[in-house]
Amino acid sequence: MNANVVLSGVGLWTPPNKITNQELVDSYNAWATAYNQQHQSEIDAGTLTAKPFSSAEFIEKASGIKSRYIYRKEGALDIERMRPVIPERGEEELSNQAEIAIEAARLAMADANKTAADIDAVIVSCAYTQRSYPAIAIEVQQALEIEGFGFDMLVACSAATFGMHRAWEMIASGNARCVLVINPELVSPQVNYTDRDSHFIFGDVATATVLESAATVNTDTAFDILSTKAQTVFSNNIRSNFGYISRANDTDPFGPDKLFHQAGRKVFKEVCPMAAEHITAHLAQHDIAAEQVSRWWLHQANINMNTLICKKLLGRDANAEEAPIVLDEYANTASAGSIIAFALHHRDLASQDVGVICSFGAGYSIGSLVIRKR
Ligand code: CO8
Repeated sequence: MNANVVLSGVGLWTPPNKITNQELVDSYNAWATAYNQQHQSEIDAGTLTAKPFSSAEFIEKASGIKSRYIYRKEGALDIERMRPVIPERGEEELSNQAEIAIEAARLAMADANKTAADIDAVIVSCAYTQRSYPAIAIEVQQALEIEGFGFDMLVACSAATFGMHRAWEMIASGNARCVLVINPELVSPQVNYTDRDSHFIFGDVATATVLESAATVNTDTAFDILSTKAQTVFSNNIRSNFGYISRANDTDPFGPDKLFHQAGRKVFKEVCPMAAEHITAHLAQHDIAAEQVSRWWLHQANINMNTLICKKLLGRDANAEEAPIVLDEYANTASAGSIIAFALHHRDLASQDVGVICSFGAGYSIGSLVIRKR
């Protein structure tokens, strides 16, 4: 089905604070040293395992990550705290997530040459929302003076592509002319900075995209969306158990299982083939071979995953221009990774060039869009 839906704008808001691997490792190792000293007798008695040390070399080699951005740096590296300080805001103040969502949304609207009056719906789609209701999307809608409606969606790492999938359907069905999809990935409060296996993985960011009917496009940098494709298969291998029932569970509402945790190796092994098969099937719907794709804007969780998926798709290594990597600078930003890659690496494409945006992660969930430069 060619529904004439267009991706006409993108916005990327980057937090002002950066944390390098070395800073993160120095903090974690100081925390682990203090922990081990404090629990020396239990460790000697064999009733407790000593905390192992982290290394910047391991992190870069295993993941491709060199640094990450963080919304509020204070507290995150403090070994007495190991979580950022984000003071609670009053109910009359803008929420933190709406604040960063608005930054990205304004950039995307400017990129698409759209004003509030042009937009019919706002979707805030990300890995976490900071409250259950009222929806962050409705707060953003009011702040930007957009009429129509807004709602929040949670699909972990595939929230951005699934949000765009929803927007595509709304426009294709005629229920909306133009939809703003925003991904305020404020993930640092859920990172366990005392867990060596995952303390380095995530960074904060906000991205936004504008999708609209081809009839209203007002920019020469837009892409036709040939179609969107979504897939989910349940897995416990990436999980966070924090939720509204935590208070009634009579367990520690801030315990390690309430934060992000994963079986990284299993995720790697299971998700790479799923993602490659998903993309191959999606391209086949349009009789497009992988060699005909000019750009792969893939999810940014681990550079080795992207290398493997590209090799499965192309039968060879993709070069940095074909499959840009942003996780060296941004780390894993949950659903925003493929949109950051798109935001930073699409302007050089020529008319009729085809590209694929694809996310993969918790759920498991995989979302893709096949797009073609107008
Ligand atoms: N420093 C030094 N050594 C380390 C460290 C460290 N920091 N961490 C682990 N090691 C050690 C391990 O203990 C292990 O030692 P040993 O061999 O003695 O047991 C050795 O290094 C190798 O460890 P791994 O096998 O775990 O290493 P890998 O090569 O598999 O790399 C990765 C680990 C990087 C985590 C890798 O498995 C990976 O990236 N997998 C893919 C996972 C993935 O993509 N997950 C996506 C999650 S994101 C998502 O879905 C969105 C969720 C919502 C956002 C949440 C925000 C908070």
